[in-house]
Amino acid sequence: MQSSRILIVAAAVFSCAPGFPSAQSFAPSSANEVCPRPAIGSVVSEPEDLRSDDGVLKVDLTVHNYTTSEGSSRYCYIDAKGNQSPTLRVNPGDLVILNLKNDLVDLHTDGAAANHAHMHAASRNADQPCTSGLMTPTSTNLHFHGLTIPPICHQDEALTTSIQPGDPPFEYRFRIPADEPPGLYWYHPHIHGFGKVPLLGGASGAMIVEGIERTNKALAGLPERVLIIRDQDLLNPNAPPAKSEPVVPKMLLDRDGDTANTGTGFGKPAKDLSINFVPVPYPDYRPAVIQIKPGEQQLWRVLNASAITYLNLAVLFNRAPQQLGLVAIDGVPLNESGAMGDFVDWQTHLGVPPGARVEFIVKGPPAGASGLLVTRTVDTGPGGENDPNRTIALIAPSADAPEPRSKLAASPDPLPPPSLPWLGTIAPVRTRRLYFSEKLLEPNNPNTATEFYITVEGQTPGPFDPKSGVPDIVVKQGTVEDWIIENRSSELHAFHIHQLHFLLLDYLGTPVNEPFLRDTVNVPYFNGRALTYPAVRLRMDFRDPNTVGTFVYHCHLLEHEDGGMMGLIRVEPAEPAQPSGAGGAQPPDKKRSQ
Ligand SMILES: [Cu+2]
Repeated sequence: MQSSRILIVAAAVFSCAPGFPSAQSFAPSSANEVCPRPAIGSVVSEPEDLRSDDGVLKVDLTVHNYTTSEGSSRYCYIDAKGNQSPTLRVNPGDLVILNLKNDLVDLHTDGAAANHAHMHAASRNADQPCTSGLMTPTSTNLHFHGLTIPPICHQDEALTTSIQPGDPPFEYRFRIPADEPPGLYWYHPHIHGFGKVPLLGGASGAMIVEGIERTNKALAGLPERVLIIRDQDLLNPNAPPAKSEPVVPKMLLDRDGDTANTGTGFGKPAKDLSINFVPVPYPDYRPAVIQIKPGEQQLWRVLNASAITYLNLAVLFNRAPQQLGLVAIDGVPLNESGAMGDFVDWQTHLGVPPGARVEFIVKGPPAGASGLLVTRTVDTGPGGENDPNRTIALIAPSADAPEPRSKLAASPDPLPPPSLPWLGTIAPVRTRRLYFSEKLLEPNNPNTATEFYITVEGQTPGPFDPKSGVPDIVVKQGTVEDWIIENRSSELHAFHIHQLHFLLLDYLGTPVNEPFLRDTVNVPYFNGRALTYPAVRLRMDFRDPNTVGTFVYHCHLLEHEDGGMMGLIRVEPAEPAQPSGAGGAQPPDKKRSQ
């Protein structure tokens, strides 16, 4: 199928030089660590599942942080029983009551965030976590990535909601929409200017809207496994690449201070990866271990919770790429349009931008074979980070491998079709053009900081200003719009919008008209020579009343988001004369397009 080809974002080179286990040592976490992490080479265990009971999921989470003995910033969510980053499992229609306690301390991290002067004392009001808008390294909140729930305080409001250390637990209370597509979602903090450090430190967890087996007969009865791939600062930043790798050009730094793309598929990565917190560090990439029964089919639900790292996943048996049966992207089943039946999209590799999810059927290797979960290199452009080929996990077949904790229902009732007509059949009320761009603070001095912009065509590029409150885009609930997102910079970006999913209509000028929806999509880099900028065309769905309110769209590479690559949208109620809950007059948008 044509649409699936676009998942391939990378140069298709994977030469097998995974760099197998070395004698590298790693200090295991001490027993009294708040956020203990498994040692390198560990068996991949599953996050704890918290399931709703009688239509309600009650969760107490505390966010902690500290500096590890290796000097990196570590973050975690701990629930009332001490579980780290539990998976929140809910059914459509369930009520979620999540109390979040902030136990953060200032780790004195610098970086892009230091450029942001968001700490304005006038707005400091710890009694008003809904409106303080305070953005400091110890402020926190939660964004429920992918859910179509309202952008209002105590639900999914990430602009002004800010919880400080010492505040009483802050209550999130929202209902999972009855028509939320079943699949993999996630939670993470969303304080503007301070997004990257917590995510690199591990502040993220999965959320599952149950019932994916009701959308596709191929899933009935399959064991399911949640795999969260995160990135983190390099454990061995000064080590030379493994001897098994080809020699690459001298490593350069990009504008964010990360290892720049070598264009070879090799060399030092910008960040290390972990899988369910098992680190897989450069330079040896000693893999984590996934145990599975020989030949067993499972549903793997993979979240790329990286701050900046793109994934291009493949499974190899005896070094040969295997077929992966893609059934959902970004929490939305592939047959969401109702036109695809029990469609499974068989692929040999799956591109996953930061923030995105893929859910696919995978088969355990035959007894005696060895399997590998790898990420192939991603071409992030001359201005992008280095995301080289690397091993993530060894897939070890064994007859006595433990079964995953959860199994999909064997004979589920089919899910009723979506209540709204398919997005692809709705005429857009307008087309807008937005573009990603980057600018050096001093254009002639490559050593100065970079500002990152996402701009509506016709407006003046500038970094996101959280204090302005003036939306860049105003739309009406009940409508759909087409947005063309261009990339005028020399690196890959990942467009994401809160509160809704969109339909990918065109990718680089080629119609794809996917039969499913996404909430995050790659926009490839501009090579400086093409006559037009690379672009995607998206159909944006503002029909759901839950989209009413003010929220953001941004690049999901958190360095770019922290650096200003974010915009503000206000969705107005369909009918006029509905005073906003926030009170007061609403500012006009900067400039109405078309
Ligand atoms: Cu970006």
